[in-house]
Amino acid sequence: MYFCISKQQLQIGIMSTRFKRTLVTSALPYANGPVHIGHLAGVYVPADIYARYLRLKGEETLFIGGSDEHGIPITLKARAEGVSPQDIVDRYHELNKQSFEAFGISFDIYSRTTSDIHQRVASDFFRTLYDKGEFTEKVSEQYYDEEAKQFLADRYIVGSCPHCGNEKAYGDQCEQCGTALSPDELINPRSTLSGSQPVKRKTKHWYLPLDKHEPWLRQWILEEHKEWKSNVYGQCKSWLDMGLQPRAVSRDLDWGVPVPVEGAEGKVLYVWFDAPIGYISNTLELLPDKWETWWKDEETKLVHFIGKDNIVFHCIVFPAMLKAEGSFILPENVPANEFMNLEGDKISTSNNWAVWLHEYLEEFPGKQDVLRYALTANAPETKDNDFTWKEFQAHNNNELVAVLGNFINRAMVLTQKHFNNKVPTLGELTEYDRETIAEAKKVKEAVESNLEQFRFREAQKEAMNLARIGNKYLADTEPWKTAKNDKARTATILNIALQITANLSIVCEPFLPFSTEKIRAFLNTGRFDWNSLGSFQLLPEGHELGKATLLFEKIEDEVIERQVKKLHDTKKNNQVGADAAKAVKPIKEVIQFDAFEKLDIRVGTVLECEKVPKTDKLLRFLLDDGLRERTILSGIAQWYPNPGKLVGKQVCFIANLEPRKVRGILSEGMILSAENADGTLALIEPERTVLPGSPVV
Ligand code: B3M
Ligand code: ZN
Repeated sequence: MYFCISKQQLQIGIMSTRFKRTLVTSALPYANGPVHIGHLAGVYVPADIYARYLRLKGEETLFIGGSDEHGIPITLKARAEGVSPQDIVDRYHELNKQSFEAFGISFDIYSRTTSDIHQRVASDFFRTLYDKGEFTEKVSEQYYDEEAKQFLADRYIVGSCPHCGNEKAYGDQCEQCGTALSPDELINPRSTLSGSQPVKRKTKHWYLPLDKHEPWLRQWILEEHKEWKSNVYGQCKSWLDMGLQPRAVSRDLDWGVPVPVEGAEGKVLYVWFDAPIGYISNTLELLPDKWETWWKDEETKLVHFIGKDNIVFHCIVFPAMLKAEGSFILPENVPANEFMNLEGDKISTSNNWAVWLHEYLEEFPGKQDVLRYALTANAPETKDNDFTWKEFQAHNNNELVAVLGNFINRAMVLTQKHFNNKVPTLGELTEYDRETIAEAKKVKEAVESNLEQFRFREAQKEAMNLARIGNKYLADTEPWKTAKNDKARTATILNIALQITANLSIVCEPFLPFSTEKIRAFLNTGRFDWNSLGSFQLLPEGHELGKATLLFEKIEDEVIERQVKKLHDTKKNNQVGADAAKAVKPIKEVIQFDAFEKLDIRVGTVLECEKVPKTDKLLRFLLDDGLRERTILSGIAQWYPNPGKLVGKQVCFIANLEPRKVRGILSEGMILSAENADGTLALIEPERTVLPGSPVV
């Protein structure tokens, strides 16, 4: 017989000797909204499991997180709310930091890209590359808003989509037909800042010539990192096969890290240039004297946890930046995940189709581990997956409660009942005991090898397997029966069950950090290290146990139904709200009171009202304005198909607007209407009848 060692095992073996420490980073989420289960499932829970596992093993580990606080989505959100970008990022940085903390995401630091340190580090990084001649410069024509006096990011330009005709397509994408666009493709482009037609202006930008980096990137990824997850490797390969192009690393914008070069006033670093540098600046903020060991020593293993939409930036762009700088290490692995959908639909912030972490924490207090568990059990590791509340309930009720909780509870309660809550003596072992112990000892390696290959759902399954082994052992040995006539046998069974419980407190720790803390309290022990996993001497005989409470509780159908309903309800409400919000125009610039006073708005009584012949939109009103009869034309015919019915009503009109001839009829003023979200118009009437000619004040 001979042993067959797979290539992957060989690589793991080699890796564990080459590296002395591991630097774990997780994508810096944009601080323009709260984080949701998709973030947790795809990035933060796996990164946390990995970091906790390494620490438990006693390996030197650093886990870096933080907020990405630059970029267009943040400036757009700020504009929409009429606040500053800083207000937005202050709000969400705090909220998200707290959510992560509450879920036990064990960052060593969670800082932000608006920090002074980051601004300096990112700026210096750019300057180094600039001085080394690693950028190319190019002048190109970009859209410029002459009224707002600024260049327009793609998202700030709207126009008609050349593919589907949607009049509100953005300069980077049409949200109606999903086509990626460039601003030049838009028909009749307009600036969202002022509504004016933008003009083309020349502007200079700096580019990272990725084409120049392509040869070594091909070798490094395609040849030297064949072990990367196939979704990551595949995406890199297709980027490389398409051929890399130079990428602009600066933008004309006033929110970001200023480009530290003379003549670059009004320009900032492109958000995807400064954001990954955030990993470096956050390390430096935490360890001002030792950060370089983590970023520049070949014995550091750098691992980036991200979602699939960030692959190109972490596998191609950022490595090219690091290589161009020259003194940094490159990532050893980028275990990107696919997406987590929710109840069959893509998670969408704008449609409020999400489970927000801060809301979950309010509605399921103390149940962070349940969500961690359910998300890992269904992690989108190789394909997009779907989170459903029903499955969440099933994971809780059928696994955490019925398997893990039930086993530990039985071991604890029986020990309390029959052995005065002290670890009983291990007697002679049966063949079956030995088999059970041997099975239990295998769990360590199974969990480890999965974790080291970033297969978290398999790893968690293997960890839970230990609880299944324990449950089966109790069911087969029936200590509640032996207790009646064989105390020594019962003692052996419960000793084994308690040792399994102690092992569970180790093996489940990376996945369920809150519950394992409880298990340790039940057992009245401190934390065991990972390497003692598999030992059956964790709890000495006679050791006094703590008090056991319920580890997990059943989640009832009503609770789940309420969540599903809430999801559907908020989506509906939000859609109405979102449409209205889009239609609400920004407030015009401030005017002085005398400008308002110049307008003479009055009430008139409708004497006659009819459609102007041969027009679609125009109604001719004859009003009693208190002094005389006056004619006014108004473009509201569409919404008043029976204009005769308006006779006798009172309307508001501007009395001192310069008269204008339309279709041969002199219109003396303007009738006021309110414009609805959908563009429909409604006349404005005084709430009570007033004397014709009464001014509106
Ligand atoms: N903020 C995109 C995202 O949140 C971006 C990640 C930056 S990682 C350096 O998905
Ligand atoms: Zn379209």
